[in-house]
Amino acid sequence: MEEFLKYTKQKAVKGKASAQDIYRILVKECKKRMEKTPYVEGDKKLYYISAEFLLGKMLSSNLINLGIYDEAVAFVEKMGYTMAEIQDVEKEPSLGNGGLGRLAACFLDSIASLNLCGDGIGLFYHFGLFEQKFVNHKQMELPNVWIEEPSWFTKKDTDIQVSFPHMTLKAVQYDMDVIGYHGKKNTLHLFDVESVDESIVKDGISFDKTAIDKNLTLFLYPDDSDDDGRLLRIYQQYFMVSCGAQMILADCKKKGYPLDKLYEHVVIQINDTHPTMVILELIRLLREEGMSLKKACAIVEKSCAYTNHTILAEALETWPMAYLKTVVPQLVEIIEALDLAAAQRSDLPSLAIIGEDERVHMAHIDIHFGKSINGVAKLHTEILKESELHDFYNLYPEKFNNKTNGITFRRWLYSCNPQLTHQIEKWIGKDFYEDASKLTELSKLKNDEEALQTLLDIKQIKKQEWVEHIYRKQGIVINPDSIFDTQVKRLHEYKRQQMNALYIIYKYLKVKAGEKPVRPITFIFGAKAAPAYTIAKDIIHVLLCLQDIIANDEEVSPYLQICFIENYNVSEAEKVIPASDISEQISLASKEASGTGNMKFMLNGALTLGTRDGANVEIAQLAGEENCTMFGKSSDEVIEHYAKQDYCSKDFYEQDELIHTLVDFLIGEEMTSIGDETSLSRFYHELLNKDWFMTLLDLREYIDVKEHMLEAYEDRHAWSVKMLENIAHSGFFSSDRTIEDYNREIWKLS
Ligand code: DL6
Repeated sequence: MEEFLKYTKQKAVKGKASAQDIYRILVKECKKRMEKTPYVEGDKKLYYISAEFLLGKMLSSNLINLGIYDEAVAFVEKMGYTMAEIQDVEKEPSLGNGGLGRLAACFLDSIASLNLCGDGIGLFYHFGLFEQKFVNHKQMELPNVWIEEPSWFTKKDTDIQVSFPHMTLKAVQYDMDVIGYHGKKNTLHLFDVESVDESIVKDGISFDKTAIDKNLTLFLYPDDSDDDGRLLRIYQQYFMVSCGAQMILADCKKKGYPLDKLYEHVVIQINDTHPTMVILELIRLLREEGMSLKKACAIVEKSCAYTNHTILAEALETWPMAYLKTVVPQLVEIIEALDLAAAQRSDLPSLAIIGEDERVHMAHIDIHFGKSINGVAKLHTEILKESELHDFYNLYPEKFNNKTNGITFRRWLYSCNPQLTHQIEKWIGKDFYEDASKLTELSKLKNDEEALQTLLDIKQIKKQEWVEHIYRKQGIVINPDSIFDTQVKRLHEYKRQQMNALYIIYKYLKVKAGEKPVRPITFIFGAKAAPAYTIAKDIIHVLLCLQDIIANDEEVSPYLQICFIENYNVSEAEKVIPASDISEQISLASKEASGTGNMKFMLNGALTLGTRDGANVEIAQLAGEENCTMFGKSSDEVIEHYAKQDYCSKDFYEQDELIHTLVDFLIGEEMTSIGDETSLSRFYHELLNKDWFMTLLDLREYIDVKEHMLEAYEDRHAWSVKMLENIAHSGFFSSDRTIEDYNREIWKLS
């Protein structure tokens, strides 16, 4: 490799190169090759439009896809470094929040790797979501500064402008090459506003929410707890979709495609409801081209498809008509026309676009005026069809379909766990790199003692690596021989980190009473809470207080430890997932649309401790119920509780002495002596008087099964067989499979 060699020679003369030097040379080499890589071509193109693309660091992924990873590792090692040290130099782009954004990034990788012509469209947020710091056992938010040189993004010339009532914003376009695995390339297009002004951010992440020209692309999901914040979100959404729609139509015109045959050349996948206005904007632009409203609607309906990622009512966006009149008056006439057209298809008020409360239901626009709606796991799609969107399903049964999520194995196995990857290659050959279903061949090793021991040894290596990493990062000393029990995901009550906290209290009290676990346990958390989500921040507070109480208790700390990873992100996930033994997937059944962390853990040989929710159901089916630990009330039971409104957390508290004790601990002496009483007691009362996500409903069973699972860990042989079976059956969760499904059934790209 020419650049490497040139560099090795130079540096041999000048002395040791810094990690930054090596990083730069690797980026340069990648970019040179990426430039030469041809674009995927096709008569029809996909545009995946999303408010989030949670990319993660790009160096390893690009090296792998360009086919020069091993060569690069050799070069790096020759220069006296490990690849992890070089990868550490790169700042992780902060362009996403959680599963939805990470899914979009996995999809870009798979789309290019399958040689499908498909680009991403989104926004270029200067400070991303936010950077999380822990101060006094609380989450603090800071701007996440990630833009740096060298960058994977290139500024492109564009004359796109977006008009609002009192201003026109000039767009700036940043493009990133998306390289397919040993293949061609597509592009991720992220739009910025020319007039953006980073200097308006003060005191953490505060800024003037009304200065739209300056703030539009500063943050992902800015605080929407007031009117100005909500208006800003609409400005962001419209800016994104207008840039996207203008770019799509310009591409078509350049290629000479007739706009009345748009759907033959273009398919737009709308990732959740944030980009829904692309439907309205395309209709508006087509009308400007002289098309009738009716025809424009028909063409757009055949070109757009929508993915639903949640059934949480509060996450299904509805915007007051008054806001839309303020921000996008040019779309209002179209919204009203679509509302009328929708009413002609069905007069059910539940299907209206403009609700009786004068709010516009964004998902309803997608379903009426898109050709497809998909859920992201079998159970999720069934819930959409049978309950949440049942009336829509009756009206458009042919539009509904399931696309169970997936993850790119190139990042979540080859890059983050090279030890396991190489071992798998030794066991079953190279075919699994191109076809993940080949992993099933691993099952043949289930009676091979040596292979099983190797699996345990690799897990131990990954644990040791993580222990060293977290010591360097947070100064926390972790026992690598403890059981790593990990819950890493966004902080939300439905995900029930609070149930895990109650279990830890249970364990703490047991140890205090003299019942010590056979082996120490490390409870690992990683989670950001939305800045305005008070209860989620209270839950973080509870966990951080518990972390300290345990660490400072000489009786308990040899047996239990909590490690809350600060600023959990993709890079942290890549380190902690391969090191984990237990994968906590304990959402209230029916609430987690799919989950994708669950798949990453499975692929890396962690065993699932989960409810029958989202993709956990499919994980248990594929890995075998005996190789997972499933518990809790079923989604049907939960849905019935909501329907009958008969769940009362106080009953559990009053009728179960153990639950009573655990909940009371939250406001007891140990906690209040180091924690914030207001926050602790707010959370305590929330659990007792509301507990909307039914923590106490499943708590008893959770404690029981977790105890069993920890005991089962001691049979290292049996545990290693379960690890093997999980890895062997994870092939279905490759995002290559998911993308093949999307393409076969929705996109139909050649
Ligand atoms: O589909 C990707 C991902 C799912 O795996 C998660 O289960 C789901 O929660 C997430 N959805 C969102 C959207 N809003 N909410 N809540 O992030 O999508």
